[in-house]
Amino acid sequence: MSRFQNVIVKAPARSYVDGLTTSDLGKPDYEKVVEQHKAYVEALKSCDVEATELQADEQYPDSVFVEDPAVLTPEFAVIANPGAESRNGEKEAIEEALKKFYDKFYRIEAPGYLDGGDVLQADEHFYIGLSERTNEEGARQLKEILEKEGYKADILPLKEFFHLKTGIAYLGNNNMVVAGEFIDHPAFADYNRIVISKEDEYSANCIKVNDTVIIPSGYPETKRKIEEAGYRTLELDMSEVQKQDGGLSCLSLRF
Ligand code: CIR
Repeated sequence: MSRFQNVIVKAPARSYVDGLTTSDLGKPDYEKVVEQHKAYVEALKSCDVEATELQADEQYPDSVFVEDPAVLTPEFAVIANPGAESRNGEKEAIEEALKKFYDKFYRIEAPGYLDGGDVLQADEHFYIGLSERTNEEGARQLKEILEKEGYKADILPLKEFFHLKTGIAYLGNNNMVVAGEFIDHPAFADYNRIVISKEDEYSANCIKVNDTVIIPSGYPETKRKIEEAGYRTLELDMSEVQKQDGGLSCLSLRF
C-alpha cells in the first residue's frame, strides 16, 4: 500500500446538522462536531501527511464528507458525480482543490452517478459498490477509466450497507477489515479477513494512514483485532459524524 503525502478535509458547516441521514441517533451537536473534526485533522497530521483544510460551505450541509465527490489514485483524479441531488454540486470545490495536486482528471458523467464512498482500493484492485448513490452507469464509467489506466476493477451490488466502505477497509498486506455482507463475500475470499461483529459494525469503516490505523473509539474488540494483525491504532470519537451516516473514511481524501 503506497504511503499518503496529502489529505484534503473540509470544515463542517453550521448547516451540517440539517444534512442527509438515515440514522435514528438524533440531531448532531454543531460545536461537538467541530471539535471532533479538529481532532480528526490533528490525527491525520500526526500520520505524516500534509493537510489541505477547505473552508466550510453552508450551501452544502454534507460537504464535510469530502470522500464522496472524488476518487483518487497516485496518477490521476476522477471527479465523481454524487448521487444525492443536494450533494452533487460539492464536486466543484473539490475539483478546484485538486487542481493543485493533479494534472490528469477524469469525470463521471450523467446518467452515471457515483459516490467515492462506494469505491475501495486494495493495491492495484478497485471494488465499486452499487448503492442508492452509485448506479450501474456510474460504476461502469469508473471501471472503464480504471482499466484503461491499468488497474483491476470489480462492481459489486450492495445488499444492506449504505456505501461500500461503510462495511469494509483495506489495511495493506492483503489484510481486509470486513463486516456484514462482506464477511463471506466471494470477492474478498482471498484476503486475510479481519472480521467485525454485527455490534461493532460501525468500526469497519476505519482508515490506514501510513503507519497508523485510525478507528472510532468505543470498539475494544476491533482495536484488539487490528493490533493483533500488527498495526498501531489511534481512536477518535465519531459520535456526531455517525449521526449523519458518516465514518472515518468519508471525512478525507487521502493521496
Ligand atoms: C450523506 O448522506 O451523503 C451523508 N450524510 C453521509 C455521507 C457519508 N459518506 C461516506 O460514507 N463516504
